[in-house]
Amino acid sequence: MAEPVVIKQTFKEDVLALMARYSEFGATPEGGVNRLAASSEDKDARNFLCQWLENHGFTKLIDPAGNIFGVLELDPSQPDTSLFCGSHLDSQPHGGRFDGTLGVVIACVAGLTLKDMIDRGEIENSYRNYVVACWTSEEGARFQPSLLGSRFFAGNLSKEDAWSLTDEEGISLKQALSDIGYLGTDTPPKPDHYLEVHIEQGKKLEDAGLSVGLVSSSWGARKLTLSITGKPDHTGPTPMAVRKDALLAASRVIVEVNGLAQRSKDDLHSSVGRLNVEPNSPNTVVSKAELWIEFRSADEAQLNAAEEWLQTMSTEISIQTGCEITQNSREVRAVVTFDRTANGKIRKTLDSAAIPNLSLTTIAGHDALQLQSICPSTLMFVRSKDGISHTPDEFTSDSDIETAFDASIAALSALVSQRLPM
Ligand code: HGY
Ligand code: MN
Ligand code: MN
Repeated sequence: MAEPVVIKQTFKEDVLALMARYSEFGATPEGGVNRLAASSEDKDARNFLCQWLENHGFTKLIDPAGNIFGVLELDPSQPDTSLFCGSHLDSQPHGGRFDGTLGVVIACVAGLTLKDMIDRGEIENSYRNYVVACWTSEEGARFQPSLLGSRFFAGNLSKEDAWSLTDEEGISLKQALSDIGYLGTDTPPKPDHYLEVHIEQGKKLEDAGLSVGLVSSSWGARKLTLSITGKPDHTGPTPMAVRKDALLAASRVIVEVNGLAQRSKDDLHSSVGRLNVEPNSPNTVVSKAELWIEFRSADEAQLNAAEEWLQTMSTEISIQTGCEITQNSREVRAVVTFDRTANGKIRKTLDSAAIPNLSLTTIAGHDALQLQSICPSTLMFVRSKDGISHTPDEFTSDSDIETAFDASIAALSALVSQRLPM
């Protein structure tokens, strides 16, 4: 069994201190964070990150999607290769303080730790650079699609399409990034491997009594918005038979979308997480409803079938209610398998470092899904208390964070010592 790498306790203290500091940006009274992409709260967190990177010898780069990169040169004599590690700082409106932030903080301090270990000759290095990545708008709460910044970086969304995305107020991503000073022009290095450390947002690690796991694959998703047009009228005198009530139609869609998942063998999850109604007055029949629907499954065929089912169901509800139902947008997230070679190598490294771990799948999306489309990527999960996430009750203990840091250093040491075959 290889000697577990000894990490200076000060690095772990840095991680915990930084987690406490980031929880102040957009802090909510219930103990979570409200840090929507490109909001002033996001700007504060970004500014803190950029200042930290520059104070610690990283070269800061900002790309046109507002992604932040911190480049730490490890060895200029090595071929031009980069080991990336990162996550996101944007949150859900009433989100938790660990989702994304933990991965950015660990990526920052792990860079310093890795360099310290290389300089002390504790580990070999075969990379020129170590790069911290902080991706814009992973959550898809303010701007859709989700995984926005990493999607652009991976070449799966053009600059123009990204810039033209608008939020509920009609503000474009380009304008929002410019307003917070993060509409960049830099070109970051190309990644040769990407590691993301993220809270599990599920209960498998807790049920197994473990702190960390490696994700082998991700469920896919279809994220669709429907627009339902009815006819405004007085909710009092208007005869029931002539009403075209868009909210009634939306309600039937919501119940049916849930029913489809309920009838599955728990291998399909569905939801409607946002609903807009107009004019939203208690005594006017709703003339317009817009709803955001999600289907998630590990089976692409099941996702395609769910989309076809929705078309048929929408037509039936349209006939029943007299409302017009059209699909506005469609986000496709493919099922992804993470790099098996890296996962195998890192699992062996964790085992020999006496860090027990579990192989997992993820149903939540992560930037690592986008990075896997351009380089071998590894997603490491950290235990979530009660599996809760996207609420202020999201929690990961200090001791799990310290174990995750040990595991991250073990994984990065394994990756940095021998570049994995592409
Ligand atoms: O899974 C999600 O919808 C988010 O992108 N994490
Ligand atoms: Mn996340
Ligand atoms: Mn999230």
